[in-house]
Amino acid sequence: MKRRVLITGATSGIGEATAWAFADAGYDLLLTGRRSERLKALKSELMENFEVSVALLCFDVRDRVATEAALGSLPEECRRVDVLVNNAGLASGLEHIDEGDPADWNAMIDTNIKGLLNVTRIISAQMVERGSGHIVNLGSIAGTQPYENGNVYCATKHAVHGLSQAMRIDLLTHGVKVTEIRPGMVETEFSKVRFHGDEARAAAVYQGVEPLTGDDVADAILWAVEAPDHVNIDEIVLTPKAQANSYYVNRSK
Ligand code: NDP
Ligand code: 8X3
Repeated sequence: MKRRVLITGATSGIGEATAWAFADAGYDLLLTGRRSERLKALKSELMENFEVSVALLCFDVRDRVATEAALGSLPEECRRVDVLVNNAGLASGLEHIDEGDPADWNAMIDTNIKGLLNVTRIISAQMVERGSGHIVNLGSIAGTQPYENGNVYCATKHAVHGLSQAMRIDLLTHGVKVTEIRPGMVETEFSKVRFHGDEARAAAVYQGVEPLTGDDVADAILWAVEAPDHVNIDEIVLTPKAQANSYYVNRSK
């Protein structure tokens, strides 16, 4: 039987690249996001290229009721999730704490922490009942290295770091593996979203640097998931060659 991966936030960036990587590896896919047109377009492209089944669920992970309804609406044959990739997330704004916009803070806390929990609550229960499964959380180097102006985004990724370790403990005796993927700079729509659509400001983030791509991160996720059953990859930290950590970037390119 083919294994099925549920990827949240598959409409762009790392999530979309992960959908391609897992389809190429022969997994059936359950893809989510809020932009339904993008989900539909991705499904047709994947089905043109691979012999896999692709199911789509369009919902906002911040909405617990909508999340439960969407995941509960799946037909029986699509309900088994072997791998959950908790990828949906965002940064919103980049200001000192005294100047931050509480609307941005809510968006990040509600998506990156509560959204991850909304999905995990449902899927982890199924995995526990079955006695197998693998949950992959998208953390960040920001989850251990807070940087100036990153305050609330970094706090949400600290939460993902803590939750990943806690989940690994709680799920230990249930045969469910937990991996945290912690990238540095990846060029996706991340900075465009962080700067509320300001393309020039987003482009400046990657100036003089060759950043990671969504495919680089997808490769790491797939590698962790494809490890032998008795092996748990606890976390992977990956940065561009030009980035030492959150504070040191070599912009000489
Ligand atoms: P993108 O902006 O390209 O992708 C974000 C994805 O999350 C989109 O598919 C978006 O879908 C989805 N999403 C956002 N909010 C919601 C929501 N409320 N409900 C459902 N889906 C949502 O960014 P990345 O691919 O870079 O980010 C993916 C993850 O990787 C995030 O968790 C991010 O924090 C993390 N990360 C990113 C890094 C980077 O430098 N880019 C580095 C380290 C970690 P839609 O808008 O259609 O809902
Ligand atoms: C995204 C990478 O360094 O902008 O998590 O926080 S960073």
